[in-house]
Amino acid sequence: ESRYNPAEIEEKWQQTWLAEGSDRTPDNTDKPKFYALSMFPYPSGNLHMGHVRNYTITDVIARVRRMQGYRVLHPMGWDAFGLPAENAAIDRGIHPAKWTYQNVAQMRAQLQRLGLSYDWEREVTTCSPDYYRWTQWIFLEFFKAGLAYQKEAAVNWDPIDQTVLANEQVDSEGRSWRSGAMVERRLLKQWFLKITDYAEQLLQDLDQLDGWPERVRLMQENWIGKSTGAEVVFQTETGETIPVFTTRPDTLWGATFMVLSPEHPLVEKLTTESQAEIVTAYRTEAAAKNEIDRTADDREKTGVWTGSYAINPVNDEKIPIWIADYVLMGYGTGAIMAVPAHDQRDFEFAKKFNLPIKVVVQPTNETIDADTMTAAYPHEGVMVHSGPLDGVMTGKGSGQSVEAAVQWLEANGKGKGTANYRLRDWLISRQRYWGCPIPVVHCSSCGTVPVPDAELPVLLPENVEFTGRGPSPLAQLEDWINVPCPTCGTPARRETDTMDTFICSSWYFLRYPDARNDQQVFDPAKTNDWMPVDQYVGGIEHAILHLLYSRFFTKVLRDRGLLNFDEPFKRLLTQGMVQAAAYKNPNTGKYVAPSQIADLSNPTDPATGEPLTVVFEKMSKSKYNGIDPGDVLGKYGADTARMFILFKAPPEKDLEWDDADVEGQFRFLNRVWRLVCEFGDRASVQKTAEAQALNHDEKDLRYAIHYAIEQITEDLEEEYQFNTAVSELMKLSNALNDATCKTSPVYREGIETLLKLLAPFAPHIAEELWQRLGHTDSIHHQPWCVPDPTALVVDEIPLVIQIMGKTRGTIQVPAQASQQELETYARESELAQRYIAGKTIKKVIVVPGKLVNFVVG
Ligand code: ANZ
Ligand code: ZN
Repeated sequence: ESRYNPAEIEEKWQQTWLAEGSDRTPDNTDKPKFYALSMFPYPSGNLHMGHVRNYTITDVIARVRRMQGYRVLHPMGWDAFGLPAENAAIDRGIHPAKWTYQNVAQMRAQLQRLGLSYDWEREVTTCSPDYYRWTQWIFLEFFKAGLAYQKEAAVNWDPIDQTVLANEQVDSEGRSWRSGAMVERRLLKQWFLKITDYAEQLLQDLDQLDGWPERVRLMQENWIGKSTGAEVVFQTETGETIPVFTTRPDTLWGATFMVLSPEHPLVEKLTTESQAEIVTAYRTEAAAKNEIDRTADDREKTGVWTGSYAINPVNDEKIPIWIADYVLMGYGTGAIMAVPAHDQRDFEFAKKFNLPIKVVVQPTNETIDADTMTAAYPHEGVMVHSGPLDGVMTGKGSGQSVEAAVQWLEANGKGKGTANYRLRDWLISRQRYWGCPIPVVHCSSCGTVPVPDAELPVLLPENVEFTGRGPSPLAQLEDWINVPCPTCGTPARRETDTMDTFICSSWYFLRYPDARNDQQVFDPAKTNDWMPVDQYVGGIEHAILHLLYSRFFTKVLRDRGLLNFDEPFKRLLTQGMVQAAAYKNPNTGKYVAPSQIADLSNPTDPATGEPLTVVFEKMSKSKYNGIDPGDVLGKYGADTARMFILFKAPPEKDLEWDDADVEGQFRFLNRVWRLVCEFGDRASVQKTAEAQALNHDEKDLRYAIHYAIEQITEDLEEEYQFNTAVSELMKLSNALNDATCKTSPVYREGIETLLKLLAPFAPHIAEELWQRLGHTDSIHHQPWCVPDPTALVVDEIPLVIQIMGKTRGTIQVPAQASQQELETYARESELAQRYIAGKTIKKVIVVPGKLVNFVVG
């Protein structure tokens, strides 16, 4: 008898499947489609457990759906542009392309070791010209639609290396990763995508995503951050117009001053001569600060008066115009009406600079007074001193004051109801080499000119030096930069910025349906056929940006006539983290590597002798608790690793690594191996079962088989309860092991069912055993099992017979018997006849499904 040896069978089947193309995407369209997608990885060089979990989950789904008769698209690719490759070039002198492709090769091999059923013929690599040619094409679609534009924005500037840094290259103290210099802020002309044009749709269409976790929808909603209110138009004494955005137009009668952002374009005009000096100084100071500092709630308010006044449109009062850094140019209109009685920031500002405070909302249970209040009153109440609004209730529930104020503004031509979004336009330009070149040329007479389609892709030049100093490597390549203008032919210059890598990943799922197309970004017929993705699986860390950008791209390409759907991802599963035990010194907060600990059952710090606490945390190098998937695969094989991961926790929950449970799954697969091998030796077993002729044991086993089918099928519906499905597999295997009818055809049915149900989870062992049973076709091409309802009927149940409340025994009765029938069965039973003989029945109590009690006398 043979032993279960995963090393032998797994590689064999991986090669066979690859050679036979058994995971290739079918192109017939008579079957329903299913698009199963994992978020593609960054090719960092090594697969970690988080990847293994993510891809195993999607693989099981893909395999089950294939067996269930869907045509399945299950592709894989590489999110291959980005900073680490360029850092490797600077640190180690290896070209980013070389580093990236080496990593891709290594990680592809690791993925193949896991038995993941990808259609490798559709692999996409975002740094490859045959892919980024279309990223550039899409960029130009945005450009033509007016959705890509340039404006000045702040970048991180390293004054020593004279280079722009990505946020990830700046540490928490604001220093450069390389030179250690304090990073400065500099304004550069940069590219943006106008995602704000789609803010409302991105918000509204969240309603369509009922297959997404509520938490993720909420995160997107908050990120978009819609506020409703009004735009109110103020005039200055000198006749300038300053619109403000407010969520509380009802408090307009309490506006006692205005505040402009220091960057507001009217500041210069409004500043009087006597204020000029301090205004200029204040603006310089504000420019050096970042947004987070400027808007921190606990910061003391600062600001200066411009010397000018505006007129409050509701009562013609003169109110002073200030500038302050807590007002941001990037939100609303960059100017506010300040209502110190009801807005805390304005209150602090008014207190500090002695500006008037006017109460216009009175709470119903007390009276507040401008002179004595110590904080703004932002809650509900009744409007006062507010002309037409007097007496109107304000507040979230029944309040009507905001609507009334908007009506008044619109009727009097002083403003209008409007909404504002926190969402900003997407800054996509990077002053780096390893990214997709932005395909435009700057001409002094024609302006910004798109590179003509026939000249795409704009290739990344390869002969580049990586020093980490000076302008981006591309900006140093004069030969590459200088080109004739595509429109007028005069000398012009290429754009040297590359795109944010989030762009490359905002459309890759649209490419898989037609990944090798070299004439088009994709054939819309193919992409529309496969999209939307039926099940997307990935990490919660992408809950906001990647998903929002992908949704945005989908809508823009739809509006360009390429797509016929609104949302790219029908269902989303965000898998939990993979955690493992880490040893932490509670006093120092430091982690200790297990290899440094003498006794793991009683861990102490080798440096201090203090006891260590065991905590489960996300696997990471810094906590010394990472487990290399390669080690687990080497020791137990891919099937065990997959089974453990699926069994240990529901997919969206965190998973705690546990060697004993890994071992447990390995033992389970060994049991399956023995069970099937032993059965295979009994060649005489017939193939078909005659249901009517089954004996009691056979009926029991058939019940167990079909119960498992029913439960596992249900677990694999939309909720994906893989952990309970694996438990059911284990129960079925036990039932088979304990069965006494091992030569019955029912037993064969059980063994084959077990293998088919196991196939999506542990694809190699299932295939091997399937074929050892004499089948010549792949188990992965078998139809999924369907539960037989007749097998699930428990046909007889025990009925307790009582006489005067005393149990005298049980009889077997048909499970579906009615109350009347139960009484008849009981009366006629030998048991009852014996005890009732000679007496009269006064009363019969029937408890359906349980007992019949005779009262006799
Ligand atoms: C007057 C007022 C009275 C306000 C009141 C609030 C309470 P959200 O909800 O975040 O949208 N604001 C508007 N533009 C701003 C900017 N560029 N920088 C800083 N603050 C700005 O907040 C909208 C409120 O934030 C607006 O409503 C405005 O203050 C302020 F009792 O206007 B409010
Ligand atoms: Zn030109």
